[in-house]
Amino acid sequence: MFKGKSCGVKSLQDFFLGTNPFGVGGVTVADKIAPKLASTDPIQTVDADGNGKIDHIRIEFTEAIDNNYLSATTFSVAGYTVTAAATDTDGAVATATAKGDGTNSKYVLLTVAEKTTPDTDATPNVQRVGTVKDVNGNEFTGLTAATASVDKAAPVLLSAVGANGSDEVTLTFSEPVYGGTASALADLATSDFTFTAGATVATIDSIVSTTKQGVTSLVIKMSAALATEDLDADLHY
Ligand SMILES: [Ca+2]
Ligand SMILES: [Ca+2]
Ligand SMILES: [Ca+2]
Ligand SMILES: [Ca+2]
Repeated sequence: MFKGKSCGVKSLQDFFLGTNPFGVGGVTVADKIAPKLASTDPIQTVDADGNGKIDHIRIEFTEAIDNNYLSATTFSVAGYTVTAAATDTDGAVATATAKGDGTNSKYVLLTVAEKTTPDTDATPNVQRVGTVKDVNGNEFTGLTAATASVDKAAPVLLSAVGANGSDEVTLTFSEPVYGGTASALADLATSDFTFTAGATVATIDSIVSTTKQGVTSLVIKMSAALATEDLDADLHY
């Protein structure tokens, strides 16, 4: 029935590369499967510019979503103002106010206005309030209930403050920080920090704070008193 010439078979390679060997009117398989949320941590917080404040929510689906349906009112994020929603090729952007690139993708980026205070430990609820479809027009019916996002925003060192003539420096973070590993939280140690040696201060000597884990503020003791040169040149963060 299928002769080489009439059904257009060119080579075995063409077949495997996706050339339709049956030509116009041949077999096509329609996508009738609705998109779903990805199975692992599908809703994640993002601090794209690393300033300690959430600026995006990344939602991952099982397949590419049609960007044409997305707007700032497609999803709500509890406690935040959504300024844009768009698909994005790799689900990552570099600045706080960037939008997704709009290329149909399994990643949808919600751009949210940063809060005035650090919030890299927040897990705001996300809910769908508009229509979402895959690239073949199948509607996503999930996320009708408010669902907590997962914290994927890393802690940020907001400031390192010391006084000229003192050997102590107060570090302030955007959320409670720990030493150890994600599965075994432990006290912070001097080895968790690095310091660029200045004129008088060589190393971090010890941690002064009594509580050394789960803290947003930590006092460290340097091996010598700080001088103006250290404060100006080395306590950058
Ligand atoms: Ca589909
Ligand atoms: Ca940010
Ligand atoms: Ca991107
Ligand atoms: Ca965090």
